[in-house]
Amino acid sequence: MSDLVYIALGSNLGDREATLDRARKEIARIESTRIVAESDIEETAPIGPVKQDFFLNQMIAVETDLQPRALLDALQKIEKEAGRERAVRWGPRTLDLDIVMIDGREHSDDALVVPHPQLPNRDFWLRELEQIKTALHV
Ligand code: A4P
Ligand code: MG
Repeated sequence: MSDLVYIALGSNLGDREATLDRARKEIARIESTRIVAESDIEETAPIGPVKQDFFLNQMIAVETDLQPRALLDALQKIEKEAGRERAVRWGPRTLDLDIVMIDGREHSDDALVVPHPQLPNRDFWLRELEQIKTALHV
């Protein structure tokens, strides 16, 4: 059984648009995984306690046969390749990939909580999610 998974992309360092483009291409290459919808890219004011530049954010939906933890591993590898430094929590990043939601599933362990706990607090995620669901007719 494959899952429909909503993934948030964020970037606020370097060439943000090129970073998101590359991230989508890398995600499309993850085994047993394909992109089925993409939201628009939005520029958003930084949320959280750290003073930093504006983000570009986008959400995509993928269909995958991977289990949630395997998908997270693949996404973290892509983040790492994008040169992400994790020095500051909530701080600036070349690329941040978050699993926002998995249709019909909840998941919670020491490394992964889905739905993402910040979902209700991020208006741009909610907006992008609606956009994708409309496109997918779900
Ligand atoms: N983790 C747990 N659940 C998840 C999940 N659903 N998806 C764990 C992805 N990862 C999840 O994340 C820390 C650990 O969270 C991971 O190792 C994973 O095991 P991280 O990406 O290394 O650290 P982080 O991103 O700095 O922390 P956190 O708490 O994930 O922050 P967020 O929520 O990613 O926030 N403002 C705007 N405008 N746009 C943004 O995109 N993003 C952030 C980062 C802050 N402000 C922003 C934005
Ligand atoms: Mg994160």
